Amino acid sequence: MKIYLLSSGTLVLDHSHIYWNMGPGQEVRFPVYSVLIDHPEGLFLFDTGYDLEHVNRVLPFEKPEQESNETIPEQLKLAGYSPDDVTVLVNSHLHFDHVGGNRHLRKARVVLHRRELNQGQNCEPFERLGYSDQQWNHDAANFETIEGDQEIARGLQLFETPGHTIGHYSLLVSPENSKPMLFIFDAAYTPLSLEKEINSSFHIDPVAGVRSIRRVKEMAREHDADLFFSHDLDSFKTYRLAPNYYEV
Ligand code: 5PN
Ligand code: ZN
Ligand code: ZN
Repeated sequence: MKIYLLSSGTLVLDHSHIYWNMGPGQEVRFPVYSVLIDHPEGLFLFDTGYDLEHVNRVLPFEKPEQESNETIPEQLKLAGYSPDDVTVLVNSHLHFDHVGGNRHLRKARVVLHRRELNQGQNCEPFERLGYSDQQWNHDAANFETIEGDQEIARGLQLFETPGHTIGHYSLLVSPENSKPMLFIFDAAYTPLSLEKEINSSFHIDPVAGVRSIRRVKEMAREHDADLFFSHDLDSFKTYRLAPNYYEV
């Protein structure tokens, strides 16, 4: 298996959005990226970053910085693939910073939680900014909704971590001969979020969110897994980025 991290650039949020109800703070710049897994059963992409044009139009206050090679087609090319090579696209959830490149993947089955698809099409008023990029919802999209914890291919386990969104999934990769890797997406933005069990301000159910943070911690302990944070710049700087990859 080869695991590539595909960069989508960075965004800015106020500290008080990253750490809900912890008081005011400074602006924080954080990374956005996707995970590509070349697996014997197919080419799997988990999330697709943000669309620069969408963010500039709808959320310019997040100050997007994205290089021209930080789009999904360019990042796939960097890793040696084309968008049509992707057989399965999994969306951890449907926030704009996780679906921005979905429309490029015309051949892929799109796997996501049943409740997330429903919510993405009919969200609460307070979730509208999060679900503001609807480009994933095009006519050619071949959605395959799932529920519960699911092993979608050998060693690739999606497990439910709701709270941030109603149908949020995290990913445990269990290679045969190396340490498991745990991608928690937006269940906890940073190591501090995990340690102190702090949700981001963007959530549908903060109590479920705390339970999911505890679940992620327990999974990491149980499997002795390496944790990958979606939105933490310090952690991100230690990760291997495409065209480099983790061979597991
Ligand atoms: C990065 C970011 N900015 C705004 C929102 C939002 O309103 O819901 C989720 C989210 C984000 O991940
Ligand atoms: Zn999110
Ligand atoms: Zn996010």
